[in-house]
Amino acid sequence: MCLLLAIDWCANDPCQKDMGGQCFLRDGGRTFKCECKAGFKKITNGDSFMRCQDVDECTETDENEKPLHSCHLLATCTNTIGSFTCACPDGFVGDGFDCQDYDDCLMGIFECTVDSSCVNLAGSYTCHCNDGYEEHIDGKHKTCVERRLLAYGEETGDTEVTSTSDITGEKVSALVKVPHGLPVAGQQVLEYLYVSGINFHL
Ligand SMILES: [Ca+2]
Repeated sequence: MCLLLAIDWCANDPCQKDMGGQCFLRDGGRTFKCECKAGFKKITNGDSFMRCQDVDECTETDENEKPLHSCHLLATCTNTIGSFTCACPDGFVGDGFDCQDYDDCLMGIFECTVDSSCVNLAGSYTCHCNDGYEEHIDGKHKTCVERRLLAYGEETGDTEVTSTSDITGEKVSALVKVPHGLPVAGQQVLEYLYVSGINFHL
């Protein structure tokens, strides 16, 4: 009598499914072979299969020393078991494989003083002082200070300073705000004035 025993070699999980292993029956079910799923590499002892191990795509490289991950150049790669994830840096939008700068100024996501304007940068933005204002740096703080003397007819960027004093009626600069006040005689501090040549007018 011939007794045929059918043994499922894969039944007791010899390739450790939980660790990325896959078992394949061979030779008509007489033997088996272990392979590793994508994202895992085979650890062997000589020709013997030991286990599958997660590939760290974020730090490991291929034979040409190229990264195994495909994250965007600026993205942060995070290794996961069997795969990896990518995340765009702050100031960029995208899925991590493609990261695009978004225009902070256009999106209205910026804080600039009323004396300055938003200028978009890759991943961030900066504030540029408006025409007629100068950058003033005090420690780490940057403010825009109005240029104090704007003569009639002076060009400030694309604006010609021309106006007529509503007090004296003469041609002077536009009304100039002096952010920190301008001390004049009699302990008076001017906050607004007109400039005409060397004469100040309230
Ligand atoms: Ca991985």
